[in-house]
Amino acid sequence: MKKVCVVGLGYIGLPTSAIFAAAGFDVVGVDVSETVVATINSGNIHIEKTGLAELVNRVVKEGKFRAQLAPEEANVFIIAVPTPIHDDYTANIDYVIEATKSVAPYLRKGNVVIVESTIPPRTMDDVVAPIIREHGFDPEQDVYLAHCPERVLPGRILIELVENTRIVGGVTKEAAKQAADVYRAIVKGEVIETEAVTAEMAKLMENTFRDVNIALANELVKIAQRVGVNAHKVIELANKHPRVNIHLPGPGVGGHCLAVDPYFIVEKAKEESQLIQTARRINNSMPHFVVEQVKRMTAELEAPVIAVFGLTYKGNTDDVRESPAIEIYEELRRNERFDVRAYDPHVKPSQVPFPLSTKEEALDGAHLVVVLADHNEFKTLTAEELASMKTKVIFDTKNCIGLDDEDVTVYQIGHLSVVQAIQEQPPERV
Ligand code: SAJ
Repeated sequence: MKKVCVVGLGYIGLPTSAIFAAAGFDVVGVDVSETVVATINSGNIHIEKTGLAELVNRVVKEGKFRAQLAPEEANVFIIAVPTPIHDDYTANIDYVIEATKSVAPYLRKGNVVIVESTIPPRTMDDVVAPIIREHGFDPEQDVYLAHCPERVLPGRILIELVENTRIVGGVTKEAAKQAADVYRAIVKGEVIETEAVTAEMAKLMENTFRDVNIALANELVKIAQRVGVNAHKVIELANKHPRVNIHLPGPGVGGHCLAVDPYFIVEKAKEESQLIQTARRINNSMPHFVVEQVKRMTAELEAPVIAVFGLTYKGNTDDVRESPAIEIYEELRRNERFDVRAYDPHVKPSQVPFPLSTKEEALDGAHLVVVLADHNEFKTLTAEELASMKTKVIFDTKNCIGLDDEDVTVYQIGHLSVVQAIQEQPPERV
């Protein structure tokens, strides 16, 4: 049976290792963190993912998977390290370069080297292949180099790793075939062979497609406010057309993928990527737009108390990476008029650089709840839960609040033209 060496035991590398091990491969996982290595070898995991702990525990106990600090000889090397972004919005591929250099001394002729990390177009041909050449191998003949981007949705990783279609881009045709055969052992979905640069671009365009379409929805929110129409209703009706799929507006785009990957295209084709850059600007403008609406709603109050509900970049996760909610919280906090409290049932205090409140603390005497993540806990909020608020008003930026109660006013982000400034003493109902 083939031996696989996976470099980087994070959100993608760890589940990928476990799945190869469960399929019968002998898997060695490599990570720079001693804690990560020790945790895995004791049969535990350092990240929270549904079903992953049990799977890792089983394959470690069966002796099919072990972790260590350095690579060793194997048939297949899979690089799954992060590609963060520099301050100037260019990709930081240092970890990919380091990982490639770290496996190079262990390579033998006929090995397969796969990069799963998201990378700018041409990285396989212009960066990875030359490193392999420097170590004495002909990347066109001796070893098989391929890019096989991960495409799994956080929250569904174990399912999507097996069921999604995989794109395998080879530096040569034979490399694509050899790398594709590796995935065919674990993937139920289709495995498609192509060139490396096509695979690199396809991955980036998937996330860019989402980002551009979300920007269109977010722009619609601003237009809707200007012309006085409910953007959500417009989207619902327009999407009845069989070829229209307007995405959902919100407080901005977060996470480590959609908010980052489009820049990997921009850095390689600045002049030509005008629409992509505009979309990024629109999505980046949404946190400030949300804060401006909060100011509008609270304009008549002397000392507005605001409860921020949800800090993650999307609902039902604990992931706060690139989260627009954090940006909104911090911009609100900088405004001395506001007393801002943050509450998120999924986030631990250690994850954020500011104090968190309990739900009760956040709501006590508050004038406004700003909902920034569509957690299930918020979808089912009741008027009783809001009883301690001073004025019962919700600003729902995720269009997720199901509450329909005459004592509670809910403003949706797509329906802002109806916003009335909150009054300290709400007028008596007649
Ligand atoms: N969002 C909206 N409106 C929408 C959809 C999403 O505002 O209509 C926002 C979310 O609130 C969130 C952000 O966009 O802030 C991204 O969320 P997401 O759930 O759409 O995607 P990610 O970033 O969690 O995962 C994406 C996925 N890519 C695609 O769906 C094309 C996933 O399959 C990729 O593997 C992942 O990026 C990645 O690692 O690249």
